[in-house]
Amino acid sequence: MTDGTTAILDALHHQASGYLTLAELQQRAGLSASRVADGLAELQQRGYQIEVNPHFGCRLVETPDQLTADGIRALLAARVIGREIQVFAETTSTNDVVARLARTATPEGITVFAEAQTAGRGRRGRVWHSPRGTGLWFSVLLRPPWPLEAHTRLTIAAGSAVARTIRQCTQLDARVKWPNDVTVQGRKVAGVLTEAGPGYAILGIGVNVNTTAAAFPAELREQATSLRLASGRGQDRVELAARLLAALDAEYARAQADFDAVAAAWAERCDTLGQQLVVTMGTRRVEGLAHALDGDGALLLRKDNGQIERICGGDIVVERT
Ligand code: BT5
Repeated sequence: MTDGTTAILDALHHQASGYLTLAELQQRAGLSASRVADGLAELQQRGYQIEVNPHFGCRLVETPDQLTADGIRALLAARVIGREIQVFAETTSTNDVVARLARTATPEGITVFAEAQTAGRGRRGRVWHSPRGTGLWFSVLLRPPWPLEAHTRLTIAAGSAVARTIRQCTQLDARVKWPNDVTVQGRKVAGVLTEAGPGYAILGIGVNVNTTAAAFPAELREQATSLRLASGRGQDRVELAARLLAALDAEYARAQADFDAVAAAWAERCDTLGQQLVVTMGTRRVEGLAHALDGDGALLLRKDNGQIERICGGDIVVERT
């Protein structure tokens, strides 16, 4: 997309309701009449439905269900997360793409989306299903100022931001489950995978947006859902992506200033605290009551004998039934 089309999209998006006259559009986009006409034609060719009315002006009716870096950027003020955006048609895992960037001098905030992942992954080598064009599969390069063992803070901050954005965009009651699940109606709708190395962390997020039941493999149909399945309504992925990045950016800033505030907001919508859990830590098995998060985002488990056990993101957690 050219700078001209980005400026036009920007202006159209900011006109929340009603029409923008062609003169206003030229002025806001800083373009001549002929460049506005070219830009509108290019956008229409790309699938943007723009109504152009000789009397009233123009209005953005629908954006195409295709992720583009410019489409997302047009809705996002420049910040840390989403400072630079790349969209791939397909990749192995967006976490792999960002891992390569992490080892260069790339500053934090760059965000990589893919319409499809051929090797999307969860924790401990589990598979993350990423059917083409149905969800948001993306990773952010971060360089947090805290030590490696505190990186669960990112998982907590991200889960909380994703759940809040889903609540705001869909009115669904999205909840979090320690360490990295976001659920709606008791089913997983999003997951977070934080991977870290020296001087960097990669925040990988998968959100099922417009996925239909048929697109989930049979073994997931009972436990997974999408925003469309749960709300009965499809979502504009470009707009959702922009809102997610803005929410993640704010929560990342808050995690650096005051992680306790992040943890408190997370705890309000959490299904883990107060539960009786069984946790496998290597060869050890621990049972207890999920009691609180500590300052690093780890889960504190109170055992029957009163001792507190600290559980990290990599441990296996099962609810005791
Ligand atoms: C997660 O792992 O939930 C982390 C998922 C992170 C995915 C993003 S997409 C962008 C970035 N690039 C990547 O390669 N990954 C990140 P975990 O808690 O281990 O959960 C994995 C389990 O969730 C699987 O074993 C399945 O049971 C289930 N699952 C797989 N795909 C799913 C989906 N699309 N929706 C809901 N559940 C799914």
